[in-house]
Amino acid sequence: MRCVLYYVPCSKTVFHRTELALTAWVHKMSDGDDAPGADIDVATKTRPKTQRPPLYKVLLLNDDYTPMEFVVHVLERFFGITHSQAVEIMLTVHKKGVAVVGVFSHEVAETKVAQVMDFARRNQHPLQCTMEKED
Ligand code: TYC
Repeated sequence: MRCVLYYVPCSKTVFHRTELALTAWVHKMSDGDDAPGADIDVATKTRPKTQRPPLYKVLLLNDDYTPMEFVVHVLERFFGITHSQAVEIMLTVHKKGVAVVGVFSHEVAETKVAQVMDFARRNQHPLQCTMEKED
């Protein structure tokens, strides 16, 4: 009896990243000692673990120079929220210094931050937008 151990890479079911797990396959091969036709394949199964992708908060920061109407426009334009929601968020930032505008995947959050920063810079306003990993 010959016994061959194969390590076969298999991927965990993840949304944000593919991790390598190992599944051991034991392939018992008949070498003549066993009964004819006794070749057996045995696979140990790995249970795929589903992980949630991390989420990121997009934060808007207050400053003394960016006009309120510009901030409201930014919120409507890049975050697809209503005018009254935009006014509410802008006023929260104005009073408290910072507010969460939305929670997104890493890629979407990065895109929103870049869009806001680029639009503010092109309009010569010092508006700051950043992202932070959710706990
Ligand atoms: N504080 C600014 C002003 O008085 C308004 C403002 C609100 C600026 C929110 C930035 O993220 C901001 N003009």
